[in-house]
Amino acid sequence: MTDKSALLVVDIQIDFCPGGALSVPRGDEIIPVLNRYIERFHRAGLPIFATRDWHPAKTSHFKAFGGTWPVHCVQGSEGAQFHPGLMLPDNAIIISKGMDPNRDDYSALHGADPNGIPLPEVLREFGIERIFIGGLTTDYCVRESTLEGLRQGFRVTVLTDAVRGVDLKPGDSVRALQEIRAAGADTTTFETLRLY
Ligand code: VGL
Ligand code: ZN
Repeated sequence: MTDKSALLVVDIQIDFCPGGALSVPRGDEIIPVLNRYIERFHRAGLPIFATRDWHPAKTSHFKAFGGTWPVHCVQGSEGAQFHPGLMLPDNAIIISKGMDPNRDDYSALHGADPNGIPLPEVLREFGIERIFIGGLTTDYCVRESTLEGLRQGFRVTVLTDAVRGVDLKPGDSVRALQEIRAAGADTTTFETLRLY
């Protein structure tokens, strides 16, 4: 049990919080919880990645162009900013995702750092073997990033007290958690957190 760990904080952006363009019910409730995880990882000297949904103005992800969602998290817009309550350390690494105008892509593993280096490469450079994932949304980005992380050979732990879902269909988030467990992900809450 010596796998090196990283924290992945997913999409804590104004548009996903109450009052935002694609607000997730009670999405802001997890921010104080995530701040505790962030502090814990930071003090342990472990890297912290913060993803942002970062869409071009025209993308097939949006209803207006054939997709599912209202316009949200457009690159450079106010709604795409991190929620002001999120306390990221200065050395947190920002990962942008969802930039392809022709693809509905939720996985943070398809995102890239400010130098354009894909997240999986950055993780491997850090020697990361286990990713702890919390944030928004349980049924899309958290789900897909977890499944993709497992496929790429990382171990993944989902922070169940620090995720919230959209639930377009009732029960989507519950099903997403069942699915990621069946795929081999671990789950934890802050009280039972064990860093490897
Ligand atoms: C997401 C809905 C729309 C996500 C992104 O990152 O979970 N969900 N765009
Ligand atoms: Zn999006």
